[in-house]
Amino acid sequence: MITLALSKGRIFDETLPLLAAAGIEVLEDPEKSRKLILPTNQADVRVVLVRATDVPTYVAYGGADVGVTGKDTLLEHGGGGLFQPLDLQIAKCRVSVAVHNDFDYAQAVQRGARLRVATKYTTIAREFFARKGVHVDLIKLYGSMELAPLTGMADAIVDLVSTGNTLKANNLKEVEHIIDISSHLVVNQASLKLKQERLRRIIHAFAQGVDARNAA
Ligand code: PRT
Ligand code: MG
Repeated sequence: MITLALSKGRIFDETLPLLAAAGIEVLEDPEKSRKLILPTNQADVRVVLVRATDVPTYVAYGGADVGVTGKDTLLEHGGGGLFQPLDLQIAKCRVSVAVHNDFDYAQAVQRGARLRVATKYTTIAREFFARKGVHVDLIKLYGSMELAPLTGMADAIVDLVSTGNTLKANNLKEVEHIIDISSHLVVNQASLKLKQERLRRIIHAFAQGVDARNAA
């Protein structure tokens, strides 16, 4: 049995065409079903639905053999115990620093102010500001980072940006582009040895699916 960990929403939706390229069809709609384990048309492949941030953990500990996860989540997780064979180039976005429209970020950095930064991405943020030589107090959040500067709790946020519409709707502006993000295939290292044949075929089919889509 091959167990594939996916999160509901954009990662599930954007992985479906790549699964199809591998001849794998998920037999239930996760938005309608309450099941956490979904069967596929391949008797030896099943999908487990986990929280996006839990995908690397499930795969690293062998709860799943393979998973799809954002590079943002991987960077925060650290990637220990995971083989990362393929960038699927789906669920693309970027990690950015954003501040309130009225906040003069360049000046704050220039005069060496200590910035209060709210984020779910404390590892990415800590490394970015350390490299830049900016002193920060990090405030760990689990959601709605955008609210932190609006309430005066933080000077800046480090968050994912895709279209930029969320920032704009909340009177925030992007002031630093930290890193481009896409989702990657991750594989449990023990599974890769024990189920080598089947996993290699799946990885290969995903790679072909990515190439075919890029060529289209
Ligand atoms: O929702 P939950 O707390 O369970 O987990 P999650 O938010 O980590 O999961 P999910 O499914 O929302 O995101 C999974 C992955 O999708 C992330 O880890 C990213 O790798 C990727 N991804 C791609 C995004 C976005 N684009 C994105 N735009 N994840 C989140 N967003 C959010 C962003 O946080 C911000 O609130 O969308 C908003 C900005 O979008 P724009 O288009 O308005 O700029
Ligand atoms: Mg979300």
